Amino acid sequence: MPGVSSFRSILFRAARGAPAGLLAAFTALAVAELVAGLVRPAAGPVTVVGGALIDRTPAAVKDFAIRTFGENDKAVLRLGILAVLAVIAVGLGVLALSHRRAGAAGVLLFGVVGSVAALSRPDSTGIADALPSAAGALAGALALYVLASRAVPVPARADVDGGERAGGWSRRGFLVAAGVTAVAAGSAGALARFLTGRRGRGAVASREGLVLPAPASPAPAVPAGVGLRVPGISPFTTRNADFYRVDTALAVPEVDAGTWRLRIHGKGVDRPRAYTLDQLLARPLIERDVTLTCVSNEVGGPYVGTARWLGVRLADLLREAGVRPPSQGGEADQLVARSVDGMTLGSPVEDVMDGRDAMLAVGMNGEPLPFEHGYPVRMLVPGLYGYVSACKWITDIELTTFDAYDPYWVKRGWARKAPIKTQARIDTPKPFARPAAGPVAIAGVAWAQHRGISRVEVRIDEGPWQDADLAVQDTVDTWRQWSYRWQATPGGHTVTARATDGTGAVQTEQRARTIPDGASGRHSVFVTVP
Ligand SMILES: Nc1nc2c(c(=O)[nH]1)N[C@H]1C(S)=C(S)[C@@H](COP(=O)(O)O)O[C@H]1N2
Ligand SMILES: [Mo]
Repeated sequence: MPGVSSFRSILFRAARGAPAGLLAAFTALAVAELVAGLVRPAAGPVTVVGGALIDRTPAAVKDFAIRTFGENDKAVLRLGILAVLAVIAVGLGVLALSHRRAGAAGVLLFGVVGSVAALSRPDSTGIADALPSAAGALAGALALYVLASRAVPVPARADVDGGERAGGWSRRGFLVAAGVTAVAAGSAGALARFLTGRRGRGAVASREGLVLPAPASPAPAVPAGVGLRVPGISPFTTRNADFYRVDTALAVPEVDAGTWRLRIHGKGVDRPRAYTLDQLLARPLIERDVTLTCVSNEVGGPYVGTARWLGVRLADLLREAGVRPPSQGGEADQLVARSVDGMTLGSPVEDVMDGRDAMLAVGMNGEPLPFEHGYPVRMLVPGLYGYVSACKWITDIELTTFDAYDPYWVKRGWARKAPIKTQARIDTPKPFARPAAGPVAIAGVAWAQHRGISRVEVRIDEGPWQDADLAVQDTVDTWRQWSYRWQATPGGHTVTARATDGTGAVQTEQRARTIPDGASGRHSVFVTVP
């Protein structure tokens, strides 16, 4: 019965091919991570392929990913890559049963993809970065070749008594080979974890051992009354654990502060220099409350937060290096900050040196910067969106011009210059809330960094704009809480808020998308009063 036997043979192929392919893929990844643990953890295949995908993702898709998956976007990407690999691995496994060499060659092809991706990463440190993917692919190809050769049918043969013994599959041979492969790959994976963990521990120890000096210029005491007592309103200071995180780093860089350096060089730098962390910490430090905002924040969105930052005044370092702002005849109008993972961000030199508290921050809310927020040092320029100012894991500052160089996001269609737009956000009530009729507290935060907030107004449906109560302003660089007591009446209502900045400019009602220079329009929420 050829029909039955070919059906069974298909089942057999899947039953052998799938585990063979998956085991080979597992072996490849484990060996690659092991070699990456020895060479450079950031050169691991999933990290470099993921990074290359992030860099090539169109802005619209990236926006969608951030909107849909929020801060889990990177975990989703990792899982997606692994899922795609698994499907391909099963395919290669089945192929290898009949074409061993072709299957193995397929695995090698992925090694090429990984190696090319590794070498194309902006933080690539040279040809050694190709090793993890190459070694992993070799191991994976070998594993697939061996497993496939153990999974072929034993031909039918004549028995001594003259009968015929049916052909079959040597289950044992395959299981033994599979078991050996699984144990070997599992051990490689465990060793890889150990090695990467040990590297990370150096960075963790350097952070735990860091004692932040007291600021020479402490933040002015936060005035009483910056915080309103309204349930559901964003606290004035955002806890580090709650602070939003936006970056392209698939693996958070864990920098050992002992080996960290910051270079300052470029156009108009008469005295190029490199600083160690200790040299920066020995300087007079400033401490400031600053609200940071992401250009990808939708109207009403979560990518904004306020922290108390401790750091070195950036303009002082630049002046010591001989840099002058363009308004004083300086040649460089763009400061390009580069991170250890190759990210580049460009800020106007004029803004950095105009007297605002632009800084190289080492502390966040009383502790060394968390790894996710840029340990050991990040840049901050009050008033500018993060992507043009807030370089985390910074290691290099180059003075150049806007004509001469486009940093990472500008190459991808975002604006060269991006001051933060004035926004009021309604924190409470939440969209589609069902507050009881009677007094309802409408409250939130408003920001227009470096201009300050002078007024917030609230409107119910198409009614008149009504002044909200403003909390005390800390500084022009921080957000300001506001609240409005509404006498809610039964029915569906749209609540809208708008802010006025310190120059008297009212927040525009013109809706704009986040790309290229930040969302605009007014935040509103719809509620139903039963
Ligand atoms: N090295 C590096 N720095 C970076 C980024 C990045 O992707 N890589 N993202 C920037 C963006 S877009 C923003 S909004 C801020 C966010 O800082 P946070 O994650 O500490 O909130 O960091 C900026 N600095
Ligand atoms: Mo951002």
